[in-house]
Amino acid sequence: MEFIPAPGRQLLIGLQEYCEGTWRGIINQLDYIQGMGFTAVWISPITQQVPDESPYGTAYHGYWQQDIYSLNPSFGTADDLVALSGALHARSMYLMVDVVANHMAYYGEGNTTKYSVYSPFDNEKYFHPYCLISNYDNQTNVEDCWLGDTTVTLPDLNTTRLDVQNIWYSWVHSLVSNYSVDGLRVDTVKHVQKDFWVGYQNAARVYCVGEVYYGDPEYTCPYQDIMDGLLNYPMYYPLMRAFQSTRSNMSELYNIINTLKKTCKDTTLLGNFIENHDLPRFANATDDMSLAKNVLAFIIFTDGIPIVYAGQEQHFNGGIDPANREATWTAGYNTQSELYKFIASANAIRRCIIGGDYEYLTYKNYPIYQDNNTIAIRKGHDHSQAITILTSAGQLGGSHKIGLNGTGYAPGVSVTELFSCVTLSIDEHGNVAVPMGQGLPKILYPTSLLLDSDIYLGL
Ligand code: ABC
Ligand code: CA
Repeated sequence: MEFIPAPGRQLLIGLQEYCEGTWRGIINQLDYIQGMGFTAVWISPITQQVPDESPYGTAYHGYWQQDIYSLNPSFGTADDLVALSGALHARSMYLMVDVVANHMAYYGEGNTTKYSVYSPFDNEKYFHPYCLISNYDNQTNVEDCWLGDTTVTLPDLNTTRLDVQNIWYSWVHSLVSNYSVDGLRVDTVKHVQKDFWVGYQNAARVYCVGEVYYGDPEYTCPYQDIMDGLLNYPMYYPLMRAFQSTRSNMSELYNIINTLKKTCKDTTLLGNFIENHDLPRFANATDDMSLAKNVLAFIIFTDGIPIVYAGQEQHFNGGIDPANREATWTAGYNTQSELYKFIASANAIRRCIIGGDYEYLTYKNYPIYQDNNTIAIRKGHDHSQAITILTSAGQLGGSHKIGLNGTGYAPGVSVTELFSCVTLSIDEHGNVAVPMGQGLPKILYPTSLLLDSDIYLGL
């Protein structure tokens, strides 16, 4: 979000505080976001929060709601939110709003909660009895006990009550229609019983991507039976392990791609990410620029919806919450940074590939090659498939060629590596030798399909 410091003002704003980001501020930075090729913006929860300071600072992140019928005045007014939605739509972009149905928030021990301050849940009867979540292996404990701790507790709504369900269903319906919302990022999905979400999503009537914060696909994937998409936590951990250092190997990543296709209902509707506001930045694990590019290429070119957390394009490197929540303005909205330019190129390439095959997005990708630190993945139908080749060699990685077969390209076909614009031929056996160097990712695509494209090439 945008922040314009007053002249002479010192930039000594603490972590865990509002830093003057607003919905109007986002409108002013839509060129910056759209300049990278993004088509949607996911904003923090919009409801009014518990006021004042807790020992963990203010509710600047938006997850500590108190009054669900009022907007967070720190972010703006209803008119401002309507204006943001309108500004996005005028650019053919989408607005995604983060929503929380599991809990409210209270500064203090759960058993001293003052329920009367909540709107509309102003009575203890709307909540589960107080107990902090103590056992993540016990689903009843995960659903019925409270998140948070004894400093800030998150009073857990009894989402099995019909009145609570009806309030939330009509709330989400109004949110979507009042602000022309295009999609929802749904918080704490695993902390609410599954059947609640069926009615919630029906009432919302827009694409919902749920947060089920858990790495095991056997646990997480079944939530896709009750929600359109999920944040791809099962992919997150293998993806980190594949690219967080130059010593990692690719077999875990290779296997999880296949496992997820079998276990999740539709991998093409999952939300892929390597950073978010709950996780350390990728660059906190490694400052290697080539590894950062490879992990971005994975997110952008494999099954699913690519999600890039604000500041990732500036290679921010904060650690755990709150250090990972650097304000974007601290990097001056630099459109010349290496990752900003890389993301812009990668998204332009993705758009071009989508334009060449209207079923590219729903085609389920599969890995076709791995060696110690390289993986190649095919996505797209015969004649218009793209082959993504990723490596964890790192920026000091040497030059060499890898021999690929199984690309599906016919002998004699000419393919272009889209980041470097180098053209290669498929030999008579269907093999292609791909030049690798400096640990950079590669993407192959039939040269003939590029003739009419306005793709922006070169980095
Ligand atoms: C506050 C302070 C922090 C302080 C903390 C104790 O309290 O700000 O500085 O350290 C919001 C705020 C946070 C705030 C919390 C609590 O509220 O953003 O800053 O922290 O007050 C969502 C949102 C998140 C939000 C909330 C609450 C929920 O994205 O931003 O937090 O509305 C759990 C929940 C998940 C939640 C996450 C923060 O906590 O399930 O919904 N995110 C295990 C558990 C997960 C758990 C995770 C982190 O730990 O299984 O359920 O997430 O605690 C893998 C496993 C995973 C495992 C990880 C660690 O390892 O596969 O299952 O996750 O191998
Ligand atoms: Ca709950």
